[in-house]
Amino acid sequence: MTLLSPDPVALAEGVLAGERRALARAITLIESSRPDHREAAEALMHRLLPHTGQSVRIGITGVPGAGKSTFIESFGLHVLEQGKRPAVLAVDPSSPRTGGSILGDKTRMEELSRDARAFIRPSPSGCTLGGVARRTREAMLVCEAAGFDVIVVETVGVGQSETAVADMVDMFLLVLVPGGGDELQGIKKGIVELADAIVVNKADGDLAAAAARAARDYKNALHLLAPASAHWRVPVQTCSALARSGIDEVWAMVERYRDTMDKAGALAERRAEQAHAWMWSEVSETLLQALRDDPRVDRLLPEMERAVAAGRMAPGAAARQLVGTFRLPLAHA
Ligand SMILES: Nc1nc2c(ncn2[C@@H]2O[C@H](COP(=O)(O)OP(=O)(O)OP(=O)(O)O)[C@@H](O)[C@H]2O)c(=O)[nH]1
Ligand SMILES: [Mg+2]
Repeated sequence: MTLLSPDPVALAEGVLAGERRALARAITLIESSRPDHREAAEALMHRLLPHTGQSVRIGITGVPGAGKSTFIESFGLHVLEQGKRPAVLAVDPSSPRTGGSILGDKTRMEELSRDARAFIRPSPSGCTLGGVARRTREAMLVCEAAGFDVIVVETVGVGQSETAVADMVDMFLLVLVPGGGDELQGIKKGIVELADAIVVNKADGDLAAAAARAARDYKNALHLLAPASAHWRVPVQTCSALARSGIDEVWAMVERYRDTMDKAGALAERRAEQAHAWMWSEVSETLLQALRDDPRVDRLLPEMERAVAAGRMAPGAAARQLVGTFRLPLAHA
């Protein structure tokens, strides 16, 4: 992607005016790892930041095939009916390997992606989870500045991306499906604990009764977990993303959550904690990148990696030597 002399001032104006082209270009700029682009992206974010924060940020996770993308399509269309504008982002650190999910998502969200009032952006690929998370956070803020009221972040692919998404949203929604027998279907307990609400999808046709039963089971199972927030009991709601039923209830649940948490001051608190954690993750990413870019580290690295792989050297000792090499001249500066 070539971006010739990105002008953050003009770009910020375009984004704030709600121009789609500017929005897309701003996100492309954010996704670039070229140092001059990075600098321009920071200038852009600085200009946009005062215009962010007014949206409700929702993260969506669930087992593969639970119907997350179909749900986001139905949910997004419902949001549009409420006179609000949805933006959909995806966190998919696995996309460079699997490749197919982005294409799948575009077809699952066909109606939404055709609507000019909505915005759908696939996950940036080819970087670490930390990199993907940072870009998604910034993309979220750019969307807010562009006037979107509801930001939905889908976790695509399984792995650590759930925690990364939970750490950037106001509300984390877990999408489950009826059947499977087990109470929480192999979803790691840690992920259930991150959920602010559970949606049992596919409550239609033959699955309707099973979905209601599953919802009851999940409610009971939740009683055994410590609540994540003192202000909120995690609700369980059935819906059918395909038949588009129960979606209005899910939206009502989102609004209730936002109101409750806002009044309790818990929303502002959560965002402040997230910003703090984000700063530290930026520190880690920046340091790691600087370390990787250091020519002395670069020279030493192959030997260290060989020694560690062959068991000739302890990983901890190798790490300390690499960091030590990197740190030396700083001490003299
Ligand atoms: N019966 C029924 N099928 C559904 C519903 N929602 C989704 N599906 C189907 O379930 C399958 C998976 O849907 P997706 O929306 O791609 O699920 P996903 O969770 O995004 O999947 P990944 O992104 O691959 O993890 C598709 O065949 C959908 O048509 C629903 O409410 N009812
Ligand atoms: Mg999907």
